[in-house]
Amino acid sequence: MLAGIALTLVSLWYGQNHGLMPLEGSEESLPIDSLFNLMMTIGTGLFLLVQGVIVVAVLRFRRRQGDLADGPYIEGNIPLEILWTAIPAVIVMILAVYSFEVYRQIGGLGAMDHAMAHAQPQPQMARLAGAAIAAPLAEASPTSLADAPSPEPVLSDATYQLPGDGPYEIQALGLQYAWIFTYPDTGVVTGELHVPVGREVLLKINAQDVLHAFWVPEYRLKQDAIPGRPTEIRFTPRTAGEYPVICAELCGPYHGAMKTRVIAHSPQEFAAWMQEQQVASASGLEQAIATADPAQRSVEQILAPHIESLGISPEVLQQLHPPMVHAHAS
Ligand SMILES: [Cu+2]
Repeated sequence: MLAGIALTLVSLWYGQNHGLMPLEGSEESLPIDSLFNLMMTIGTGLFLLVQGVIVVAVLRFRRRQGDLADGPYIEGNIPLEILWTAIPAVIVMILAVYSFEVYRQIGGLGAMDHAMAHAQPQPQMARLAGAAIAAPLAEASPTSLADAPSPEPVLSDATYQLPGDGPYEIQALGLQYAWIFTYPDTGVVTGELHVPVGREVLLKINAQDVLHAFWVPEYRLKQDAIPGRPTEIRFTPRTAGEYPVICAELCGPYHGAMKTRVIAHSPQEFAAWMQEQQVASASGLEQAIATADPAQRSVEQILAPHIESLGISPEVLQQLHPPMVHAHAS
């Protein structure tokens, strides 16, 4: 009786204080940890019970000196067998129902319906490459923005605001060996995932080449990235900070290096960050157009924004002119 009470108390305490889980970074991590703690409580109880019975049996029923007799012959014990079948069955049923409820609570079932209904064949890669290449050029020439025939005019002096209702949508593309995140409301592209705290994020996941998996241990969430079959995951960041994003599906020899970060900002910080990115990618887009279409522009036009940062004079540029054209044409 006393042992039973002690065992129960120890299990209950350890179930809440095992310290095995990292920080609870998302709202979804709370119900998931409750489920884990319950499993830990039950597991601790069963471990102590089984180990306790073994220890007691070994000590109490050990062979005494000079005792050559055999133990009593026991054929079976139906009530006992029913009991030790029924108890695990009940435990498994409780865990099954509870974990299904947690899965429903974090939107696991909704995500499945959603992915089916809105399956789209391929992510848009065209703009992504240009913007990614052009981003480093953006700081060199902020003035070239003025005459930009931008397909999506972005007002650099407008204050960024998160879109009104529904989850905030971000696209994630897994490729060997990186993640690329696109924010469809602004067209900004990043290698690290930036999210606002307190706002539900809908991450639409694609893979470009092979299977990958998006995993953030602090968010307790993991989702496969499958080529040709979009998946998604929903979460609400609850604490500002930086957490690792890890590829959780063996995807090639450098799979282990396929890591980045999720950076959870307060909504104000997120807006400020997004605004900075918009300015950078707006001028980056202009650079991408300039470099992507050399037939429409002279070398002088292409290089004009960079002359100063390259430290060369227009005269030197003139001398370079013929080979430069040749280099572009080939
Ligand atoms: Cu991967």
